[in-house]
Amino acid sequence: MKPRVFIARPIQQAVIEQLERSCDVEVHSQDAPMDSLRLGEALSGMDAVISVGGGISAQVLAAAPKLRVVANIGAGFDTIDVEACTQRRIAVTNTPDVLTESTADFAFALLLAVSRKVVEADRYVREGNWRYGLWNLLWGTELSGKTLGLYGFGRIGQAMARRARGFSMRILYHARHRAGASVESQTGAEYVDLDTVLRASDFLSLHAPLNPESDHMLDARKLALMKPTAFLINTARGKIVDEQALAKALGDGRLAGAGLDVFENEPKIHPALMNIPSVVVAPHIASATEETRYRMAQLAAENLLAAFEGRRPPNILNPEVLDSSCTQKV
Ligand code: 8YV
Repeated sequence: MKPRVFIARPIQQAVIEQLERSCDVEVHSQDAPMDSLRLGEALSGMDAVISVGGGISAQVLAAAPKLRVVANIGAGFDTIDVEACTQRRIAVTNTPDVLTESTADFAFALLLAVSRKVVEADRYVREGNWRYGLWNLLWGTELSGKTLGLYGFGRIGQAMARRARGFSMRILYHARHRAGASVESQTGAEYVDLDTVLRASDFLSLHAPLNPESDHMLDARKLALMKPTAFLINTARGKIVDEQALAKALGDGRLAGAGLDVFENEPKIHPALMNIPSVVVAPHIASATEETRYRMAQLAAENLLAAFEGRRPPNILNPEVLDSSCTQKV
């Protein structure tokens, strides 16, 4: 019997068709997340799910007794209860690598947008304010010679460093694990402790996963270490930042601005952030390019098919659920 697969969003048709060759596929018709109750109901008779951005809680799992595979579209898996999946011998996979460049592109786009007031300039012109060339108009901050601090130095953090190098920036980073000497020399990034990154950065860009260590890392106390001229860029996870403390620091002029793609309680945004001109906001789209979103869907499908065909899924997060020879079907 073919495995029954639920796809939680209407993803690319070519990927759906690829899965249909060997699976019975049901696709959620709306491009909107389902709440736990509805997702649990949808998964009740399913062998696998292609989730989009996680949302696989213990409550969902409890309603899905047949589930064997969770193939998530997305690199982050903070909203997937991987431990509960492992206990139930459910394989969990994600889609790293394929979104590295697009996410770093967007983080850098936010960095340029805030440093050169791109969104403010657009608003200024559209609102009919441009009548003649003022000398003192929308002056920004240049990047050359400035310090970019990176919190997290995995694939996306490193891709960000490579971009910054092309803009003649100095690069400092702090991460759980120090990178190897070859990565440091290729990217030009220097490892320092967290407080040094915060104190020295003109731009601080977050590239760490959300976990107990990073949760609210940037709180009022840490924000107070930053230069009042510094900008924060966040394309990682909103919960790494205490959004209330960030809004206060920006409102009080203790931080110059922020480029934010992620928020503590998406899609809600702290209202004070919306009224600060030096804040640029985006709806969690850092990985959203045609190319990347296709590769993400394809990779999730590949992970799922590998699991059912007795191959090791390329991005297995809990390999302990696999048979050691990896020839046993999950
Ligand atoms: C979203 C992301 O997951 O990969 C991640 O961790 O945050 C994003 O790529 C993507 O929008 C799918 O929901």
